[in-house]
Order: sequence, then C-alpha cells, then structure tokens
Amino acid sequence: MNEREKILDKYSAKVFKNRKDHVVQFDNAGMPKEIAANSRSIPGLMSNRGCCYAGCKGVVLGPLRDVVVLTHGPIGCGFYSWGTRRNKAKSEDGKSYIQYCFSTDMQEADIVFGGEKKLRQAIEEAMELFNPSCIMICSTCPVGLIGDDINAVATWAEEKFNIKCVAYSCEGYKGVSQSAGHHIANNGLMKSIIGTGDAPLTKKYSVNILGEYNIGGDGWETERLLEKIGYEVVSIFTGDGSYEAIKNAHTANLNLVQCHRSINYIAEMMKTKYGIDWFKVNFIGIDETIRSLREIAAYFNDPTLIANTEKVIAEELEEVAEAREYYKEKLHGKTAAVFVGGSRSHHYQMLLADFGMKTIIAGYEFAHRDDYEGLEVRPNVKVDADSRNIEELTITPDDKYYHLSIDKERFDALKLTTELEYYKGMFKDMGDGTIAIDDFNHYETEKLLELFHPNIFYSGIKDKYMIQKSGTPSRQMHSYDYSGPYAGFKGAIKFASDTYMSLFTPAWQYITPPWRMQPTLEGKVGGAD
Ligand code: CFM
Ligand code: HCA
Repeated sequence: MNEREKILDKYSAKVFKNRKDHVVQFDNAGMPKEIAANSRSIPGLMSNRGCCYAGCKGVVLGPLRDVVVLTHGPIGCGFYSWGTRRNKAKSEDGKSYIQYCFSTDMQEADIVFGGEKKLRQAIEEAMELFNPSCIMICSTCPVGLIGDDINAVATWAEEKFNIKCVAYSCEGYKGVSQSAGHHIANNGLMKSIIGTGDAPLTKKYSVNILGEYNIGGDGWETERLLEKIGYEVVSIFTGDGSYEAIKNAHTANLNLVQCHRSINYIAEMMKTKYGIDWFKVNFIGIDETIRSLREIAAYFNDPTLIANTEKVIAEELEEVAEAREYYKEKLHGKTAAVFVGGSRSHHYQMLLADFGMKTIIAGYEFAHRDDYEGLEVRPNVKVDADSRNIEELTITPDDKYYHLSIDKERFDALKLTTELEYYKGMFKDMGDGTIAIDDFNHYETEKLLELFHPNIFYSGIKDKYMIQKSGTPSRQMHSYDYSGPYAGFKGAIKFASDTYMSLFTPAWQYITPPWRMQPTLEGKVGGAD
C-alpha cells in the first residue's frame, strides 16, 4: 500500500468512493494527475472549509476600509467574522470602518415576520453615525430562506441617502465553500462599482493588484516595491482597498493577480470590458518576487522601467543577503506540509524552496481544478448544479473606457514566455512521492502526520493545536500567527525567521506526552502469555 492508499484505507465504501478522487500521489504509474475539487464536502467529516458568506463578506468585501459592510442576519455570522482575518488597513482619510462589526442582529421575530424593516433601520443608523459613501449588505442563511428583498432595500438606501448601496445574496449555503462567495462578491464589484469613477485614462505604468488582502501587511510590502520601481497602484482588491479607488480601477493599464482563486472572475471580466490584460504574479518568495517584477517590466517594455526593476531587485537582495544565508543554513532539508484555502498552498512552496525546504504534502480547502492542474484544464471542468447556481455575468466591451496597452503581436509573444493571462497551478511544482489533497479533513491530517512526519505543518486555526499536540510544530498560514508581512524580499526573511523560531524553540524538548510516561492501554492480546 502506498501512502495514498493508507490514507483512504479505513474509510467505508461510500466515503472511499467520494474521497479517492480528492487525494492524489505523484509517483504512481497510471495515477491520473486530475483531482476532484469544488464539490460538496461529506457532512461530518470535519472539513476545514468555510461558507459562501465567509468568502463574500469576510474575504473579498470585508477588507474595503471605507465601506460599511453590513451583515444581515443573526449576530453570530457578523461576530465570528469580526476582525478574525487580520487584513490590515490605514485610516488616513478618516473613513475606515475596518475595526467595526456591523450587523442587523436579527431575532426570532424578524425571521418570522421579515427582516427588511430592521435592515432599513440599520442603514439609517450607519448613515447617522458614520455617513459612509458606500454600504454593502451581505446576507446570511436565514435571509435567503425567508426571502427578504435586500435589493429593494439597497435601492431605497441609494435614493434616500444618495450613496452607493450594493446587496449581495451570499447566504452561507450557496455553493460548496467560500469560493462561491468570492464569485458573488466579484460579480457585485464588477456590476456596481468598477468603472463608476471618472478619473482620466492618462497614467502610464498603472496597475491594479487583484487578490491581495493585506493579511499581515503583505499588500503594503508589495505596493512599496512596485512604487519604488515607478508603478502607480490605482487600486488594490481589496486589502486596505477602498470604494473610492476601486471605482477607478478601469483606468489602470495592467491587472496583477496574486490570488487567482478569489479574483480570477474580475481579472477576466475587466479584460473583456476594458481591454486590461492580467498577469499571474506571486510576491510570496524571493525568486517568485523577482520573476513577477521582471515579467511586469517586460510587459511595459520601457528601458528605464526595466533598469529600475533590476536596481530595486539588486538593492532589496543586498539588504536581505546575510539573513537569507543564515536561515537557509538552518532550514535547508526540512520538510513541510502546506494546507491553506485556495492559493497559498502553492505560493508558499516557492518561498520554502528559497530556503531549501521541501514541501512533501499539500492541499487546498476549496480551490478548483485549474488551481491544481493549471488554467488549461478549464474547458474540461464539469460544471455541476452547485456552481450553476451562481450568476455568470455577460460582459461586453465598454464604448468609453476600452483601452489596450500593448498590441496583439507583443501580447502573443509575451504569452509564450511569461505568466501573462495564465496560471499554471500547484501540481507542476510538486515532486515525486508528494501527496495533494483537496478539502482535507481532520482524520486525513492525522494520517498525514503519521505517514509523512513533516518537520512543520502550515495550516489554519481549526487544526493547528491538534497538530502541535501530536508534537509537530504548526504555523497558521492564514493569519501568519499574527506576524508578517511575508510578501517580497523582507517578508521572506520574516517568514524564515518565524519558521526557524517554531522549529528550534527549546519548548519541544520539554514536552513529553503522557502516553510516553504511562501506557494508556494495558493487557494481553488474544490470550497469549
Ligand atoms: Fe486567496 Fe486569501 Fe487564499 Fe482565499 Fe481564504 Fe485568506 Fe486563504 Mo484564509 S483569498 S484563496 S478565501 S489567498 S482567507 S487571504 S488565508 S483561506 S489560501
Ligand atoms: C475563512 C477565513 C480564513 C479562516 C482561517 C483559518 C482566514 O475561511 O473564512 O481557518 O485558520 O484566513 O481568516 O480562511
């Protein structure tokens, strides 16, 4: 039995039938590299996934600092998404609501008689207290079940207060994971916000950063590097992002996509509507940051910009050179497990490789097949009823704002050598013998620990302490355990230093689990002497 078979071995026939296609190992002759993804979890299997509301409100919309993101529902959903994602934001313009949790706090009577009245009251209260220019309403499960007309309330709010108000039907049960919520949030931003600003189309090297949520300050570090080279960052989706900036996102000349999973819809829709090309970049990892910066410079193809790029790369490398060598020596040869939502499990493998660490097991909670296998599989992906539930917008070129930055010939040439409008996915970077798991669960995590003994396990809050109790250091790859930034050159060193701390802390020497000192089971097996 290989490791994959051992992981699946104890499952009942029914569970085995489902899970077998979500677990792949990379050395079996005949083993298809195809993986089952973006399908329903088995109830009771202790999946690490979240819901559609989490993906829409928590992930994509929540980081917008000048928007009152109002959770329409009982208080739990709002409360449990209050500040937990650790997306940072500044409040220089005095309009940052990021530290607040806004909710309609629906009660039983609202569920029985309807919650629209309470929603209107909440909007009135938010206007009185904060006077925002934009309010976004996010629905939780009961709202969809009782049928509150949140769109009618949004129209009422726009007329009454002369603001932008967008309603999102992102009830938790829509779709199979957070991923559905990303799509719904992307659609709302595209339909109602992007392209509504009136900034002129004059900037030369202007970019949007898509799929960068400023966890631990990653977005700020990325922005610092880009601005040092000479780019103008028009907007960030959505880390420390703002309604005011996103309105003018259509004026940028290039879209940089960091997290493909959560924002590919906007990148593709903006290409159709405004002609803006997109690049799959990755600012996690030193070599990957260098690759990304060089590819962006090659796109604009200006000798000064290219020279500035090389100058900034050299300066930043010089600054981290000594620390890089130190951590490389300490971390070289260590093995890692990386299990995060829908993009980091790939990105962080490259950062680990910078320090000579090897990823032996990896997986996503809710990625789609293209995030594993590359964009080329898209035409072969079967769209099931859960995905069909989510609206696909019909987008056409915009008469006023459609603008191309480079001609078709250069586009085609660049596409051959760079990650221009292409995401290669995680699998191509995984080595022989490694295992990838989709929608991993608690039991599979235990089996992985037992079979692979990784030196460190990067994951999230739901499994961190279970892993640590098994004697394996675990770091949260969602919240960075309240550290960061991990992006760019300096971020890579911060990450290496945190990993080094986790691995080499003397605490591990002082932990002797009770079962090492005292047997938990005593007796004879099968009547032997
Ligand atoms: Fe993209 Fe994210 Fe991720 Fe994601 Fe997330 Fe996150 Fe994540 Mo947690 S948007 S897919 S839905 S990179 S919140 S910042 S850490 S699971 S791997
Ligand atoms: C979410 C948010 C989350 C959860 C993190 C975790 C995040 O999925 O709703 O499980 O540790 O990054 O905060 O992914």
